[in-house]
Amino acid sequence: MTSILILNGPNLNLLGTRQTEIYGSHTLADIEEMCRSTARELRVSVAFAQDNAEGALVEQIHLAREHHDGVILNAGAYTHSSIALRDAIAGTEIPTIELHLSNVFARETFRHESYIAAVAVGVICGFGPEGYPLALRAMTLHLAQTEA
Ligand code: CA2
Repeated sequence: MTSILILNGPNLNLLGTRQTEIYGSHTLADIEEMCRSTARELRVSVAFAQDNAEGALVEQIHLAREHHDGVILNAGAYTHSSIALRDAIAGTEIPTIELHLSNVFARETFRHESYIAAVAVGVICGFGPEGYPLALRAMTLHLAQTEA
């Protein structure tokens, strides 16, 4: 069965508790439940992980190559700064979708730059929590179209 890792970066563990005007009131657990429901419908397996540390996220991407077929990555602020995460995705060649809750292009200019986008299959942003099931559908389709 196709397996997809949904990986969340720094501060996303705070979802639903602060800055709800930007990120909404859903918690990461709510989003996980939404994705599990979509995964059942799509007949794919999903795993979730969140970490605040850049190195731990790099490690998760390395491990993903062995256990999963694709990664949906909300790298949070590391999107705009992390060459290490970009190199991990490029180095493992694991298909990755870059995901953001907010429309980063409608926000501060420093959020317009992404180190991840160029090595990602594609980018989804601005759809709030719904972006996660959307990304799951997009990744499932991508893997089905590219499978050997
Ligand atoms: O829109 C997104 O999903 C972001 O990846 C969220 C990051 C931000 O740095 C990116 O530019 C866009 C920030 C995540 C912080 O999440 C919080 C949630 C609740 C309270 C505080 C922070």
